[in-house]
Amino acid sequence: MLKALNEQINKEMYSAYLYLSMSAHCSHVGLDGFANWFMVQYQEENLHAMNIYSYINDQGEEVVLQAIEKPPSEFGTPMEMFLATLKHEQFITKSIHGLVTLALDEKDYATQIFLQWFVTEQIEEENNDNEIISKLKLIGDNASSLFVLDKELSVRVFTPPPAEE
Ligand code: OFO
Repeated sequence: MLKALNEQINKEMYSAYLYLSMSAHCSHVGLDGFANWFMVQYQEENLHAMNIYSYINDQGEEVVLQAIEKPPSEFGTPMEMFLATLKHEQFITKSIHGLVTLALDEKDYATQIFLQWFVTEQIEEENNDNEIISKLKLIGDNASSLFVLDKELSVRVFTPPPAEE
C-alpha cells in the first residue's frame, strides 16, 4: 500500500506539471483565461500530492519521491487540450480506484477512508472537463465565443483548504 501511495504522489505531481505546462502554452497563445484555469488546476494537483504526503507521514511511514516525467509542451487546439485533460483525469480515476481496491484487499481501512475524498474529487474533476468540452463543441470555430469562454475561465480561483487545528 505504501509503495502505491508513494507512486500516487508522483502521478499527482506529474498532473501538476502537465497542467502547469498547459497553462504556459495558453499564456503563450493569448488565452489568459484558459491559462488561469490550468494554473488553478496545477495548484489543486499540488494539494492532492501533499495530502498523500501528509497522510503517509501521519501514518509514521516514509515518503519516497521519484523523478517527475517531462510533460508535453505542444497541445493543439483548446478542444484537443481539454480532451487530453479528460483522458488524463480518467487515468487518475482508474489509479485511485486501484488504490481503493488494494486498501480493501489489505484490510487497510484507514487508507480506504482516506481515499474516499479522492474518489469524490475525481467525479468533480471529470465533470469539470466534460462541461468545458461541451462548451467547446458548441463554440466550434467561432473565435468571439472562444474569447467569451476564455473570460469565463479567467474567474476561477484556487481555494486552499482551511488550516488544520
Ligand atoms: Fe486531477 O486530480 Fe489529482 O491528479
